[in-house]
Amino acid sequence: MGTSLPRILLTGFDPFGGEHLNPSWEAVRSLYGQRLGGHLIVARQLPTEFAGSLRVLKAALREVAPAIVLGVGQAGGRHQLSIERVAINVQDARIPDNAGAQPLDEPVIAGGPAAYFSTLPIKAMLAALHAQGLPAEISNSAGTYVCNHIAYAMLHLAAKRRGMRAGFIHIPFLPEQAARRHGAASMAQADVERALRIALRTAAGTTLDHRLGAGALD
Ligand code: PCA
Repeated sequence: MGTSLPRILLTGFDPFGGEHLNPSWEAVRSLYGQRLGGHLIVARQLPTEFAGSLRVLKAALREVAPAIVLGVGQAGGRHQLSIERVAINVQDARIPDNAGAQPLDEPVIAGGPAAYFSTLPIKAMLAALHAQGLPAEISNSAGTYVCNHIAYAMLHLAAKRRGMRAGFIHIPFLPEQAARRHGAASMAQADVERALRIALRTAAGTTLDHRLGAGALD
């Protein structure tokens, strides 16, 4: 690990909502220590807690000083890997977090801007994933739970730190989670890992994003 390569900090979450695993951490931890596009990947697990996740994130950023930070989280209802475009300054929790906190309509950062856009090249990442036959989409909402909270916090901290870019990707259930739910979509862990490597290699090698239509009408 003791190399001078620039670092990528990759975060995943612990299980929440009655699940026994979180696909984000399963994928992220398997990439820990790998080299990619001239970078070294460092992985950290964040608790699915509003306050706790931020504490762990801040400590990891201090320790790792990454050039790129990519948050990954489970989005059970989604059918494809979702590259998040935006994070908003609100916490509105439908279920309590793993520490029992359930903020309603509270800001992530009091006095912060209403929203931040991802500073990773989301369209280039999308195009690279599609080129490799992986189902992915641009998402215009990371929700209002712990993932949006941490995506907003990453971008807020990145805005103050020169040379650090940040973004967030939501992933579907693993097949074993979807098997217990009628009609639920899933993505195999090997595909998620491959997708994260492609997305990160593209992010590491692209500073000017592609101009590519991937908007939504609804
Ligand atoms: N998904 C949740 C929080 C942790 C996770 O993996 C979310 O989308 O907010």
